[in-house]
Amino acid sequence: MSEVQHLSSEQLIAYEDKYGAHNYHPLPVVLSRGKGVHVWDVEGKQYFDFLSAYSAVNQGHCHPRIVQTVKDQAETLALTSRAFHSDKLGVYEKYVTEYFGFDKVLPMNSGAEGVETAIKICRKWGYEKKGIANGDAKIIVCGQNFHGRTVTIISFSSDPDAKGNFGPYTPGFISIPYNDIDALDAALKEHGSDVAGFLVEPIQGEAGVFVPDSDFISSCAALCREHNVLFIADEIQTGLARTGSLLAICGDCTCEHKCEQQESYTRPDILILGKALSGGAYPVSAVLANDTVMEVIKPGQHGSTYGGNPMACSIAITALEVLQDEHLAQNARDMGNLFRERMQALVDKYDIVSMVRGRGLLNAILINDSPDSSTAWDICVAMANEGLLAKPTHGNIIRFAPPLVITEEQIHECCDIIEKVIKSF
Ligand code: IF1
Repeated sequence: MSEVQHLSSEQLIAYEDKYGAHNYHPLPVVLSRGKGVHVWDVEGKQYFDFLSAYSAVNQGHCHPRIVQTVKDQAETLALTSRAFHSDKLGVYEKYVTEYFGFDKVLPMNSGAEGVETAIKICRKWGYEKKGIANGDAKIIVCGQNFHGRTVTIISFSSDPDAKGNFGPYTPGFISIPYNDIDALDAALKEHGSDVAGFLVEPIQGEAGVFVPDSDFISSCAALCREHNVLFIADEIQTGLARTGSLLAICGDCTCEHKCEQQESYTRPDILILGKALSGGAYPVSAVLANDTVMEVIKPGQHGSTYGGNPMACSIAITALEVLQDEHLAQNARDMGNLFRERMQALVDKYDIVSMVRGRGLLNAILINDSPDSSTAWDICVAMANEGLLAKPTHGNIIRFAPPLVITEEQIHECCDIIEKVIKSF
């Protein structure tokens, strides 16, 4: 490993280019250290991280409490498999189910595995509880979705890059436009008796931080109830304080955990969590549901070698404690309002930015140029030079999602950087 410490950014990028599959196109920045809202490259340059590993690092890089938990658990017991019990699994399952108000949890690792798990539970429920004829179960999804990269999940993607030439695809999905309650109503009227579930992101991240109408999610949930269809929320990216509430489906509810007003928000039948469930320290995902749904899964029918391992359980408890103890939902709400206010001023002042949208600290600006132009990319490269990291999506949208521990002073400093760069374009 000693050789590695002397390699420059340029050399390390060349290594990735030569030895790694070319399945990404990252900004030309090579990071080697992180702390809170900051990351540093191998030359020692400091940056504000406005991506937060796609919202996995909500608690900030290398959070001391999470790091301590990693260390303690790593030198105690890392993995048992589910062939045996561990002293951490039951404690975590009690903690996470009480935290979100569900009867049961099924622990997995990656977000895509969480989504696959939800799909399997949903289909099985459809056959065994709803009485759908074997093989006929349908799940309704939304256009422009992003739920992960397994063959089944990309089978219902509308992104040609994510989907192209990976077929044959898994059948059984019906796609409707996002934020179109009439389309859901029509699909349910047409296929309702064969529909087992409706899978949706409360805010579409990859689509460019697309926030639906305020009653869309609750109206979807009501329609699902009416048609005996499971309402499945993918909160892998939106969840865990990112949008200014514990979950994006909580809307304006400011409860930070163990919500006392669960009836007043749209409780999904299946909730999928990932990313920030570990604060970025470990791949941890979870599928939460009540007994009537979760009981369809019996021994041998689903699982994973690493799912629910002692590292994951201990880290997830600490990551959830940090959200609550540091009031990160409240901070995301306040800092998000401030951030959008500052960005709106840019929209008013400079033609190159046409719009700001988002909730809490999941925001995006729209660059006033064609998605095929390199303008948004060039702006991100210029911002990186000024010490702020963000990534364009869909060609002309720039997503801004800093760790939720960011302070008011830092928000202003970052908005100054963004303004300086925007002004130069
Ligand atoms: C990549 C996007 C973000 C997700 C939702 C499931 C998953 C994701 C709502 C799967 C993952 C990541 C994956 C990452 C890029 C990133 C992403 F731009 F592609 F859409 F965050 F915005 N559901 N999203 O957002 O979770 O299996 O990755 O743990 O490079 O693919 P995973």
